[in-house]
Amino acid sequence: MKTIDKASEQVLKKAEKEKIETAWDRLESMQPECGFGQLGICCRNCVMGPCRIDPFGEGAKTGICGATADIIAARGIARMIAAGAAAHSDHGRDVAHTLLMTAEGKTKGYEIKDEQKLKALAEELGIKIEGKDKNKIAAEVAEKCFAEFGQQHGELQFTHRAPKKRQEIWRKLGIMPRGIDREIVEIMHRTHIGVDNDPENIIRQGMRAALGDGWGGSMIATDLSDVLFGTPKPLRSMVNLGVLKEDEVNIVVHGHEPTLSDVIVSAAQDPELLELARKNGAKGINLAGICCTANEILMRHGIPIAGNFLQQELAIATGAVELMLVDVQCVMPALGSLCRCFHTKLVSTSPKAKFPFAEHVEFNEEDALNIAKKIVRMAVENYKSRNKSKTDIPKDKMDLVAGISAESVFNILGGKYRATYRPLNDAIISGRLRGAAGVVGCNNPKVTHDWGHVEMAKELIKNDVLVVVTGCSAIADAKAGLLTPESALMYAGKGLQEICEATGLPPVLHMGSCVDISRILITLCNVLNEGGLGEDISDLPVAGAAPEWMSEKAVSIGFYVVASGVFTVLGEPLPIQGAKEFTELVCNHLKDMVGANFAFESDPVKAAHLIIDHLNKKREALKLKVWGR
Ligand code: SF4
Ligand code: MSK
Repeated sequence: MKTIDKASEQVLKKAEKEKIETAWDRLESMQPECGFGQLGICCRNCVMGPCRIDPFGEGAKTGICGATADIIAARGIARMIAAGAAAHSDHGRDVAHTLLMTAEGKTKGYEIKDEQKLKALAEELGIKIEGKDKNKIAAEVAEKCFAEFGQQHGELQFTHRAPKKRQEIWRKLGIMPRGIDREIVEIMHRTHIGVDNDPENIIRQGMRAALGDGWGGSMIATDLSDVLFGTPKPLRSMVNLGVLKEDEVNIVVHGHEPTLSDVIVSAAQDPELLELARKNGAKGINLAGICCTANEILMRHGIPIAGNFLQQELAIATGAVELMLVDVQCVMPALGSLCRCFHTKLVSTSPKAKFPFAEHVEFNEEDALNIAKKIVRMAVENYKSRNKSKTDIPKDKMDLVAGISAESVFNILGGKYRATYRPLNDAIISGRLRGAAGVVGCNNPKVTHDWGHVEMAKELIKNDVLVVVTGCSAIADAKAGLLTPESALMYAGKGLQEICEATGLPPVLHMGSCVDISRILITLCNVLNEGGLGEDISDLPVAGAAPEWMSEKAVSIGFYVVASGVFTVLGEPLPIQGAKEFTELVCNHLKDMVGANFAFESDPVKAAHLIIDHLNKKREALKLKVWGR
């Protein structure tokens, strides 16, 4: 089965009938995939190779330079972390750039929306705010954040948000990140032929760079996005391909950075463009999102989501999309040729990311609103080219609640006048909640689409585990109805049900895009600060999971989550299993180093039970009630 999502299934049938190729078809024609690659034991870090290790037979046991399977796998994973951390962090850097330009009055279409958060951030960063207006403060905050990328010595500022005990662990292991870019560069140096050939030492640097992502680049992306675009507050919206409209101009935004998508929201409401849409026979302009940029505009503006990663091709295959605009990350290069089968225009906008057959309309902050209007106009003018006989929009769409942040959710838990985590801590201590799990990450056609996310979330909430979600996982659960308060009655255990009833919250909480996993880290710190659940993140009854992950960003996330002390289960194993000692290090020995480790389990229900067992063990250590004992 390709997907559990009815809307996707319907479009996949259409695609098959019309001989339109999708990622699932390409996966099939890729079979058998390279076993050496899957096991992580091939290397092309120099041209004496490429080399590959024979994991079973009498073939080569080292590369030409003498690198063993463990060295090759460790280097490979470290390079994946470097790429993932670079992607998240560059996103953070771009938001800092937009904030600075806005503060200097050089942008059109942006303003500082959360002044309170800006001031709190400034104080945290040691910036004096008295007598300064918000633009002056914002400029200094942006510069200070920029400095975190290039810093050569010391410690990243936001690592000091972590519990003291955790900071000590990082210092003792020598994995406290110094500068965001510096740690990424050092991975690339160390994994060059003939440098670091100790798998444990390599992965320490991997964790250091990953921590620079989670507690650095991603955290900067989240915090500065909140300052600039507003800190999300709970809101309702809709999700799935059914949000596309028969009689309106459909524009789909896809990618990651909120800088462009946020201003597209304004452009799509422009009276002149709306009038033009009507002249062209459309009833309006309908904006919808795919992947994380969708999450960004959903949680701040309530813009509906058309789908997650594996639905990017399906949205186009409905035949109803006038224009898909993309920025960076998770955008398939296949989209351009697919768009040629329909009237859909593919518009790339980032100088960093160009695509075959895409029209490039370069985005810049100085002229953001005009560029956004130009793109919306292209979509409106393209409406007349839609071929109704080639259009088939599934009816399926689902309600959801999104916009949960470390700040907003706990105002709800504490009541309107008392922002506190106490009720959450009390719920865990009393046993109404067993604990919490962050289920995040992508889709991967190797896993039945959405199945991993949805089955895992259902099993967890059934067992009174509060689930927090981001990225494509959030979209999968939303489509299954798990992001509605009503779903608690259908799927949640009794304790979790009571909490949802009292607060009006869903049992699965949407905390944003992939960079917003930093919100989950902050939430964990706040829970610890509230007291009664230990002194370090590794004491908490919490876990992480990525049942359908595929990207290098997910590898970086996995390592910063584990290095922060959170046990993490991956649906697809890391490509390291041909390296026995390194696999043992990652799945076991890391626990002795950072208090958490990885597990690989492809069955989402079994994976949920690995998490539940882990939460029970943590509860036992905290001397809290453990079920069935
Ligand atoms: Fe082969 Fe070593 Fe070169 Fe890698 S670095 S390609 S293992 S010789
Ligand atoms: S978009 S990184 S497919 S979650 Fe953040 Fe989705 Fe994974 Fe991209």
